[in-house]
Amino acid sequence: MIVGTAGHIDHGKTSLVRALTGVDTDRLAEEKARGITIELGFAYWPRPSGQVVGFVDVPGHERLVHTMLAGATGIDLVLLVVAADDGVMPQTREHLAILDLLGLERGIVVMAKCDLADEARRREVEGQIRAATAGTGLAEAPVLAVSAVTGEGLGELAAALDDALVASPPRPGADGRFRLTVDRVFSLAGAGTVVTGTVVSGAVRVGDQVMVSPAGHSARVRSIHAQNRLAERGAAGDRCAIALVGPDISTTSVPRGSVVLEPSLHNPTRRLDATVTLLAGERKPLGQWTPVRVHHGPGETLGRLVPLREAPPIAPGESDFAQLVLEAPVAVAVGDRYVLRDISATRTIGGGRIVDLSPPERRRRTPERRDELAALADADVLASLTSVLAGPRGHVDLEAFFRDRAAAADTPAFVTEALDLVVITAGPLKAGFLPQSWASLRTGAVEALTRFHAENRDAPGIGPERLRKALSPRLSPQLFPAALQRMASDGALVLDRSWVRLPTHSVKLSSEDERTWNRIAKLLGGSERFRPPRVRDVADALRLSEAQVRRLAKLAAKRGEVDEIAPDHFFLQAAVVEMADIVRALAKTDPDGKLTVIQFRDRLDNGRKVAIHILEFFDRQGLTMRRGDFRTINPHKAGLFTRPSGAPAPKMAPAAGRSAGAAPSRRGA
Ligand SMILES: Nc1nc2c(ncn2[C@@H]2O[C@H](COP(=O)(O)OP(=O)(O)OP(=O)(O)O)[C@@H](O)[C@H]2O)c(=O)[nH]1
Ligand SMILES: [Mg+2]
Repeated sequence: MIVGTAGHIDHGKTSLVRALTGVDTDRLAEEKARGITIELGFAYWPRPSGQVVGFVDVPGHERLVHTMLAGATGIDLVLLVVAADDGVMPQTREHLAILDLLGLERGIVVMAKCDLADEARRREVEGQIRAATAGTGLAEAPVLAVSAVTGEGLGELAAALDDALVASPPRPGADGRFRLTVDRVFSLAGAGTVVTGTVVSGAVRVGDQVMVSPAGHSARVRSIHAQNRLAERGAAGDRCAIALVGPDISTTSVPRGSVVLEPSLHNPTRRLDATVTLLAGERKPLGQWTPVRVHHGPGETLGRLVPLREAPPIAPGESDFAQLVLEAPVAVAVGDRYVLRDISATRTIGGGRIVDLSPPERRRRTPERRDELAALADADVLASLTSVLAGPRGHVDLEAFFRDRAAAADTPAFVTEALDLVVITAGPLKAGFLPQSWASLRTGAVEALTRFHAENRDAPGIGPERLRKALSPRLSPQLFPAALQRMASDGALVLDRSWVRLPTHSVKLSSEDERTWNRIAKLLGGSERFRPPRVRDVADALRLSEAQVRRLAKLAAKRGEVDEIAPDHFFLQAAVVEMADIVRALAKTDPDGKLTVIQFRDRLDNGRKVAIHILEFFDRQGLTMRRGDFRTINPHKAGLFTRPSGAPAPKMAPAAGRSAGAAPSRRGA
């Protein structure tokens, strides 16, 4: 358990820690000379139970609130110290507000220096305390009168702390991934660079590989002190001193506010969405692009605040969502608390809880996004995930979702099973869908295809990009192909060359079209197959309109029966395979694997112009590569336009399928 002090300057915080633990935490010469606390002080208090209570003593000076903030992060319980002579003072209130913004609810109010106050004064100050704490997390906290001088009340305070130690709830994040927020760095002979701070989640062991974030320095844990004792392991809720070794590790490379974490959690961000509360005592509302000082754990970063509501600003006393755009990247997690101070660091103005580490820059305040933010803000992680999944986005990147919450590494797998999620994997992305959301996406795809086929009987299928844009939710271009693959393997649809179609759909020509096409195909084949007539010549020969010939030829091209080698110039695919074989054979006979247009033209007995068109077609398809007057076969695409081995040479359409490297699938399926 870690206990922090809080309260106005000179109210007796350091004296109280010393009276309890015997440790004077004001170590600096300047602290001794001025009689005030300047840096965080640490003391450890071993209890008869064997447990150790850690104390973090903070300064009360109004200029040192940032240090108080650094110390208040990660404490389990606060001793709010109010001197009986002074009563409640400005930093009593400011620290109280900060504790409240940090979500701290366990605390004891110590009416210190009670030797200086009679009964009436004590009652008066207790009244002030009750008034000040009303409505905060400390509203129910006991008030104990204590004197560090006479010792009055110290026994009761110690007993209250021991009770609190027994009643300590398990630390949230105990089973998560390791994070330690750094509040101090120093170098120690024999140990090297040592960082201290609170383990906010997970655990660390000697020998572990860790990362200093946001800087991104790798390090190994050489040794650990947990709660001031040499240890093999430090766990959530412990104050630890960790000796780090790594090429980039030094006292200057790990500033206060850094986070030492399990490497998989390293994900610095400069933009985050959060809940925000503007303190009721503030005079000015939070408008668009308000400059703010953001305190996150022991760190602080300047930034701008964007209220995420239709009509800013956010008035004093109000809470809402806001986007924080920071000047430097930070290492934070969803659920972390933060505190806002004004830009010149004279006032605490508000704070809240981080909700999203990779929020959108645009359309960030739509009603849909606000609903999503409400879902993301749910502190119950499973409930949060379920409502985001049920929302308009329909899916969540599971690895990122749980990384951003520093959850245990096996959480995605566990949750996938518990919620029966459908997981679509696309590279590093693991998108989880609720079964019903996935089913409705698939139904949407089938309906879109059904509509498309009804309206486009001649088309073999819809282009994947067009289908992607027709579906809701609209999946990212990165995710969509994997989703299509899954639907195809489920049998909902077929990926046919570059088209998506229903399994039942095929381009059916009317019997009249079929007859006409057969007449056209006959003209394209035979001895003239290497120089077939162009669309206009076919139309003239068969007394058809050019448009009709073109339409049927394009349909045949989609079905894989012909290739359009040049505009309006269609070749049967069997002839294309033959020509590709000739190209390959020519290249083979040349010692350098080269062939020329002339050689190719002679073999086809074609005109030079047509020969060039054909070779340019092969260049475009990747079979050949042109270098000046020569061409060579692209070794990676040599398998284009080949007959499957053992297949008989096709007489007429349909042509043999293309093998490796060509269109992803053949007709049929
Ligand atoms: N009479 C009396 N004086 C006290 C008591 N506790 C502390 N003092 C005196 O009050 C002064 C301030 O005490 P500190 O403990 O340094 O106060 P602090 O809250 O730590 O001050 P900062 O850290 O600078 O905010 C010192 O001169 C103490 O001797 C007490 O119980 N009774
Ligand atoms: Mg002090």
